[in-house]
Amino acid sequence: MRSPGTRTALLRATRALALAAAVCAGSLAHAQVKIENAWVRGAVPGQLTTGAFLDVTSQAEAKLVRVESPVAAVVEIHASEMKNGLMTMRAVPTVTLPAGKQVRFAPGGYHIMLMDLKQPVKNGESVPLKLTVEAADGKRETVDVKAQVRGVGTSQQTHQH
Ligand SMILES: [Cu+2]
Repeated sequence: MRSPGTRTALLRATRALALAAAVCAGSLAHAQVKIENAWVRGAVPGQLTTGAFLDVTSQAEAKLVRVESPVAAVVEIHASEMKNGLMTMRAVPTVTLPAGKQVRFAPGGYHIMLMDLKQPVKNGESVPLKLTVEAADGKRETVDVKAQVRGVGTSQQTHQH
């Protein structure tokens, strides 16, 4: 048997959920971030890291603050740069997305590093990625994208952080 108190709490929770749903629908309708050409480099069994690449265009000034994927335990945003003739990469906390300008995440530049892979990433499959973008006013929005897997097994890239 439920006490009247429990019922009130339940009712309150239901209302909160409805409100949350409404807020989510609202932010979806105002989604201002476009993702194109998302792909992930295939990883052979036993390979622990691979890269994800895509093009991001935000209508308003924003920054990419977080990327998640169910295939990797750790996901980092990396920047590649040439140092003394060597390609090195380092993790960066955020990437600025200037208003209306396409920012490319591509081999040799910014990329998304999928680390501690939980499963092989096979050609022809797609990998879900969830990007969190923070607007100038601090509001966060998530964008889900499916990245196509291709280009298996090209040289085991050395990782120098
Ligand atoms: Cu990297």
